[in-house]
Amino acid sequence: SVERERVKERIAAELDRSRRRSNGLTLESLDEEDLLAQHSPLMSPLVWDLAHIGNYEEQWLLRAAGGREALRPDIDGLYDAFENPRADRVALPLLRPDEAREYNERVRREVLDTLEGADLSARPPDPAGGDRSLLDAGFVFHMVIQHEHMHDETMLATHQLRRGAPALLEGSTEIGPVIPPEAEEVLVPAGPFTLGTDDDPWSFDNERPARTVDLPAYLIDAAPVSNAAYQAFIDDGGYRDPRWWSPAGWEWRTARGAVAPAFWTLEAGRWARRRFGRHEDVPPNEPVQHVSFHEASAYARWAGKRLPTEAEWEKAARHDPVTGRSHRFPWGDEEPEPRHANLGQRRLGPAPVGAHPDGASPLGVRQMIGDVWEWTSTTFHGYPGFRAFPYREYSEVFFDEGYKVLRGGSWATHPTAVRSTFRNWDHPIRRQIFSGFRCARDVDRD
Ligand code: AVJ
Ligand code: FE
Repeated sequence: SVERERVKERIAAELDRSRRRSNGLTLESLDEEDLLAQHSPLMSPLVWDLAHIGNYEEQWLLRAAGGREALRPDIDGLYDAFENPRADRVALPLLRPDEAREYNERVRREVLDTLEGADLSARPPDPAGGDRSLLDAGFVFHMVIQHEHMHDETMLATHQLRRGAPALLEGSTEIGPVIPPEAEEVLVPAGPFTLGTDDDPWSFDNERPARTVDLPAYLIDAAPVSNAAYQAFIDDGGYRDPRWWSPAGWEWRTARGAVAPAFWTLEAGRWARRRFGRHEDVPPNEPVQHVSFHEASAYARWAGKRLPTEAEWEKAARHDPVTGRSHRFPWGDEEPEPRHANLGQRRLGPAPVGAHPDGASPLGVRQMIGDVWEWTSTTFHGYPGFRAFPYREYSEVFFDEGYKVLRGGSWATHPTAVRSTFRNWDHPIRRQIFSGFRCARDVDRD
């Protein structure tokens, strides 16, 4: 059908786009030694991510969906993320950069061949996950494209941790109109909304099934917390006052000796930061990034607020109070354009607070997609009726109390790898990711 051809064309274009991005972050920007090095115990050598991307593609698109013979079954173990913790990967007999590139290209040639003959059924995925198939609505191709972009974002975090001369170009400085929100907070009226999805052809298992959630009224920040606002918390002694921190947060802060977000340094009374090898003043107007869940929670308490739950975040991001509908994005159902949100590594950082007024949600909440991942107060679990698909290791094995949900994507997230239902997760101590937050609070009842 015409529709199926259109889906295939889109898949071929997105496969090409993600590969060009991966190559730009590895082969084009760094020499062999840098690619093989371990820049932080938190991260893999970049060449591991590169061949892991190809190996994942081989396993899912060639073997599982395409029914083809394995090209390199001998390397599966090396690139299995569960067999090898990140800190150990540097010691493995990894493919060299040129071997990784050749392998990835070989896989890709065969993938394009299988795509041509693939039967992408037009049947929408079964919400309950019962008789889903890998090819339903192009699912497994969408999964592999998003997987590559997620690793590209991870590679950007590695680049940020890396010491030495800048390797990445700054990108676009064009940000469009900056119009700060009219009020600091937005009131989200009480009532039900649709959380999650049954039929989004790019959705992962953990975004399903959809359900109706009825929330009491609450207030949510109209924009992410800025560096200037966060600095007021630092200046007020926030990092020295256990009143603002949870017991686990205080323990982390003390053991880590944290006094500010990651990559910040105090110089002659002014905060500076390192950003992709560049040294610069901290811009007051930008959303704060590289904060842990514990830092975000401490700030919120200091400000007399709290973090939003993920349901509160999602309602503010996609509920239209006029129609009662939940949209795919804050601005509606159209695909993200540069005017809506700062996504896809167009620049190497968040846009200032007030950018992208065209990306506001129907309630007027701003910058929910792109700029910085936003910590929520919710522990990562499956929704009621969750069914793992197509493998437990994508998300189900992380449903264990140790992870907090982040929403909305960052400037480093590709537009195909985020929507208002997308759920990311990480340990509450992590801050090498592009993480920030906004606050919420209950409506006073007096
Ligand atoms: C969804 C970003 C938490 O990077 O650990 C990559 C994505 N899954 N390879 C991760 C993922 C398999 C995942 N996150
Ligand atoms: Fe992976």
